[in-house]
Amino acid sequence: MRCGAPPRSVFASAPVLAGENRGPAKASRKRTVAATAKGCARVERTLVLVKPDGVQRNLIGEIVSRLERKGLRLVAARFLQADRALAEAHYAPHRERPFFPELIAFLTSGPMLALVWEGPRAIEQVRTIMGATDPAKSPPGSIRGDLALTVGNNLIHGSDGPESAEREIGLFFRPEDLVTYRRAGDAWAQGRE
Ligand code: ABT
Ligand code: MG
Repeated sequence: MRCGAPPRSVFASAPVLAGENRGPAKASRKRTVAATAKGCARVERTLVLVKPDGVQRNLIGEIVSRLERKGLRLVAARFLQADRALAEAHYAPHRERPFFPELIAFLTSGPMLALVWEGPRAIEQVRTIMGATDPAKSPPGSIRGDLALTVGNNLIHGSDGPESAEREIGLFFRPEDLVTYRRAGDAWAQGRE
């Protein structure tokens, strides 16, 4: 497998180490180190939502453009208005928090764009581009730092780890919705062939 190649599993939210098969632990660890030393990074998939405020503020293009320009590869897209069940499942880890009802009302208040992006360390890359949960603490240059003002209306969601990415992608997409392909520029943006 090459640097920047998509994960092996079609529905692979579980991170796959570029440059190796998931074989016996010992051998694979050896190859992982070698791959890392040569500059290969984990190829991951992550769920991004352009939330209802992003749609209403005409920021879909701006947000997609920033992720695309970074070099991440789009593997799935769906424009939808979430119902209560989907919103509650998505934010299930926050179920006990006092702001949960408000969060669900917000996420179901209008349509949003659900996307899956793929690339080396995609989960962390997207979180960096998003900025912090609180836009006031997000640096200039980040989506929330440049374009949002409040925690409640912070424009974009990105999975916060490999387990949440797998869970969240499964809520919005079927395995066959994820497209495996490579672009002409991937070797330049995502690693060597
Ligand atoms: P999401 O991508 O929406 O999950 O945001 P992020 O991961 O940056 O932030 P977390 B901590 O997951 O918050 C989820 C949503 O809950 C809102 N929230 C969070 C509050 O309203 N008050 C709070 O005190 C906290 C911690 C912000 C997030 N989304 N929105 N909209
Ligand atoms: Mg979150």
